Amino acid sequence: MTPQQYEQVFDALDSFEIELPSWGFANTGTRFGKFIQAAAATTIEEKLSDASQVHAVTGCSPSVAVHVLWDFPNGLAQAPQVKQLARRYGVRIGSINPNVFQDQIYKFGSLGNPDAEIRQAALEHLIESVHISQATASRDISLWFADGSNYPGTQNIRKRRQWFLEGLSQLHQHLGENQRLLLEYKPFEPAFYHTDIADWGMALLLARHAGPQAKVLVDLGHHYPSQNIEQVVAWLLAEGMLGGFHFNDRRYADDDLTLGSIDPYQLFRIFHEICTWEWETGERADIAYMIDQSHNLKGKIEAMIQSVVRAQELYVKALLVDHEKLAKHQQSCELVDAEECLQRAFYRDVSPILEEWRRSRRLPLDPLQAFRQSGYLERVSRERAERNRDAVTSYA
Ligand code: AFD
Ligand code: MN
Ligand code: MN
Repeated sequence: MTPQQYEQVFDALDSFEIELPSWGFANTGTRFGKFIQAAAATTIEEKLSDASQVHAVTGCSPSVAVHVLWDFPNGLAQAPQVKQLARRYGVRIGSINPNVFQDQIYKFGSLGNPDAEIRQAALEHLIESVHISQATASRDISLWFADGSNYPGTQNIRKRRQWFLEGLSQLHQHLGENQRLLLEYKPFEPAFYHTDIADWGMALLLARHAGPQAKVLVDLGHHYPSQNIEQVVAWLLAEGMLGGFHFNDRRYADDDLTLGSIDPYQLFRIFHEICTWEWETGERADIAYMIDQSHNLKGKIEAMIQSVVRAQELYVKALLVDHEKLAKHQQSCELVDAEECLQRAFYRDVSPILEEWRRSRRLPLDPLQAFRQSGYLERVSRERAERNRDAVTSYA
């Protein structure tokens, strides 16, 4: 690599930030139960403290996404204190995630509920979430709706679409100048027959209708197993509608496994679409990256460090694709040469480049080892064991 290439990669790494989800540090589980961890965070302060450990060793995770009901049980009143707490731990509050999927009133949906009063209650929660985002100086409000139905014929799909159009455009009017609504889609779960915002096309149409500050959020776990996600990314980039990503990996469904643990080549191809778009346009893509994983069995902080480091590696590999050369092979339909050009970058060992970047930014060369040697995990395991033991008894 030439010194100029090093500089380009280092500049790109300097602006490559991956937000951490507060909920990724807490005890989570499946519908079959939870395996409680002694070190799991049980308060927003502990979540912010754990997130600051990941940022300290990786240098690229300065913001933490929060969940309104789980992290602000008392709502807006708590926002200044949470913002202050984040600052104390050297991180900042990132995207605000409303919760219109847990309360009993949402059994048949939130903005898509046939009962106008429930739709209004959901809208009020979403508007409060926008107010919280303004109190925490957050740019993004990340919207995921569990709305849908479980059996054919039980709901009117077109009426529910209309209620989402109305609710989202009303919500959009409450945004501050530089804020964004990031609209996430998901084909199924928890709804098992239809989900109201099931794919990128529905999210795109709803976001377009809501207003100019609404974009689409792509969660890697929210696609059918055979779906070509990088093709979705290419279209959304071309439409100027790609607002953000939730990173995870899965063998079957949603955010079960850590980023890159099953299919690293897929995320490399996604980063390649973004890097190609940046090369062709000469602009930096304005995309909010976030880890959205449920760390059931792995240690929460270690799993998060693993995921962030893997994302950095795959991003650097995508930065190393020779776009000029690839474009020529594509134009002439030289299939093997084009594929070799792409795969050579994917199979390149980029750890020396990352180590050089870390050394020059005074970061630990091996983030996971640095965390393990810090003694943080042993300390918080002792401090939090009691509270997590209660969680076991209260859960039993
Ligand atoms: C669940 C949903 C969705 C959402 C996340 C945080 O499937 O991905 O972004 O919870 O609310 O994973
Ligand atoms: Mn998600
Ligand atoms: Mn998900």
